[in-house]
Amino acid sequence: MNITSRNFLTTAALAAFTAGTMYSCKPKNTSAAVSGDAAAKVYVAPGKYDEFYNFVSGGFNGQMMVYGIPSGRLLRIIPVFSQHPENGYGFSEETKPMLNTSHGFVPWDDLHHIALSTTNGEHDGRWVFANGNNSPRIARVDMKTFRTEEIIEIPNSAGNHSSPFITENTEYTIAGTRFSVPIQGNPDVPINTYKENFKGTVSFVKVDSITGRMNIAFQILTPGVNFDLSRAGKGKSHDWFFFSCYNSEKANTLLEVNASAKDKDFIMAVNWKKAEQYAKEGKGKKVPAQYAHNVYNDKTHTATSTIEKDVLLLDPKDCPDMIYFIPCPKSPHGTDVDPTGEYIVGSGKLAALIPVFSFTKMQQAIANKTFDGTYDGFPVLKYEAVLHGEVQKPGLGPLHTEFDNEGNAYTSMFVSSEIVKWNVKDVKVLDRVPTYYSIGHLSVMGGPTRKPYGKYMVAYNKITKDRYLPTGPELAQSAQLYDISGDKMKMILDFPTVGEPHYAEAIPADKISKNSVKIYKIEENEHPYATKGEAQTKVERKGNQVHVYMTAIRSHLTPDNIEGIKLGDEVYFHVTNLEQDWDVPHGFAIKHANNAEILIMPGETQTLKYIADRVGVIPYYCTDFCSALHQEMQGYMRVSPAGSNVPLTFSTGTNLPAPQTSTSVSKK
Ligand code: K7E
Ligand code: CUA
Repeated sequence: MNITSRNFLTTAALAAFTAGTMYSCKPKNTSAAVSGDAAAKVYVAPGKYDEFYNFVSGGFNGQMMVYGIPSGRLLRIIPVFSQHPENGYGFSEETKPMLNTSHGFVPWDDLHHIALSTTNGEHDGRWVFANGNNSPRIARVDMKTFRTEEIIEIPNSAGNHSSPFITENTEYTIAGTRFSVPIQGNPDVPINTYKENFKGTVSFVKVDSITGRMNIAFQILTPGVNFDLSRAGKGKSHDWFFFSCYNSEKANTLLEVNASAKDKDFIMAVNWKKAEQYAKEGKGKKVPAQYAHNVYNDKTHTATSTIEKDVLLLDPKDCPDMIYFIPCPKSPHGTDVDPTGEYIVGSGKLAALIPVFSFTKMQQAIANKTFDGTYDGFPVLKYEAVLHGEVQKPGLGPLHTEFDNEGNAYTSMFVSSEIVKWNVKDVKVLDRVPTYYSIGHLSVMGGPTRKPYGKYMVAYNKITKDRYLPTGPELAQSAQLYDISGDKMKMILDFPTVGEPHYAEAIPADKISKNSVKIYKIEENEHPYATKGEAQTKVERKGNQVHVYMTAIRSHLTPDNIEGIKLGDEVYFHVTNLEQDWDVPHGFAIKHANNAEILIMPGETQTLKYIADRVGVIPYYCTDFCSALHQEMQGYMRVSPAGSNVPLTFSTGTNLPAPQTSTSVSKK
């Protein structure tokens, strides 16, 4: 088969090529692929710490996982877009607002990409951003608490896949729509009017440099393509953002054929500095839009959700020299920028080569107007004029590229199940290594930053098959760790993951471990229902709502006897954990509650809602094995018929009602 630089594979040719013997989809010889000293390289002795934290997207589980590297040990699951019954995220009254959207409560999403905050293009250990693909959202996790602190919904978007990639100083996190849809005017149009009526957007979400708070600064209206991935420029290309797009054919049905018709799609280059300037100059227009902005407050231990009403939309027609299109072969998936900011790599899923574009040449082509016509009125830069070089015969199905600290690039090859290492300057292939199987994203330590750490690389694979003991039809996904410190990549560990990981990013442990929060100070607790000592525990009735101000400390809940609840009451258990020691959570669960437990960290207050739907005595208990007498950490609530006159009382350690400190007690 003759593959020249201009001869991109058609789908049929690709299939034939794949079926050939040159590249096998299922690499063999696993044992030969593992080097002799692998065990020693990944062994982190008991009690010792890993060198890196690896933040891994959970895909369709809507969560984020934190693994230690090189051990591959799972350190934490951080709930982001999905409810998490393990700790009550999305079930407790305080955290429910985090999952609010303009369409109400949406307790799930599809989380694909991770972006660690950077300053001057280097990890600063502050925040982790993540995209919600399905109900377009961006989340921000605080690295001090490993908790989701903010979620902003993205209006005028349909599938937030090209997200949440960030600019070098975390000025913006971005959101490119996967689907184009009717955006302005009447949305009720025939689907086959795609070409006339469907548009895309890319959104620039400003990140406050002190607090991390997000706000949609502006959105840019774009042609009706599908945005896939994106990366910000670095250094010399700092002012630019690059978005890969497919379906430049603007097909609305059978995309596997109709969106692969053209030889080339595009990488859209956006000068975001110019866009920012245009927005400032009033070139945009405020359009009505409904989107939720949810923020968790660490002092009140409570989230609030606000529905925003409008967004600033920039029409590129009014903003010259802001957007250029770079032709990119065959349905590009990833687009990645090397640490110097000079080279932009496009990975065409159906292309038989990897094009590398030069930012310097792109600037020259713009200055000299070396265009190859237009696309929807936007200048298309001439492919040859902006091309730095093409990686020849890299393998099949290139998806994503990461970089090390020595001028090398690593590209994941989905179809041929391998990672290909190549030199960025001379675009020569240096090494290749199999993955098991069908790799999606890959992650080099510090790979997307200006100063990658190199050393290790992780492959996140889409197919697992025979890697681990079988577990029925459903298997864990597989990840593989490689030592990339030498000329040859060496597999040193294979470990299962949670959900279906897409992108992941790793950061040296010492950049965040030293700032890790251990407890919440009880004196700083500003929760309106906080109880800062057992003497202040109480039970208050407000109509059919009953508020229980409860405390938890080893090894009792106060109060542990509650009477006077009536059938149909809404009972709110506001539980404050009075402990001030690291790693002493208490949990709270009550029989037949229709939600989950809550897990309350030291100094924190969390609330579980319970509807009294049956008459009787209902047990409750602490769910976290907190002490030798944890099993004794329990209580009873008596529910009486609706018309009963059992007085509202509460107590602990006595069969007498508690002193009438609360004015509302027994008030009838
Ligand atoms: Cu390649 Cu959604 Cu980043 Cu998965 S995407 S692999
Ligand atoms: Cu508190 Cu168990």
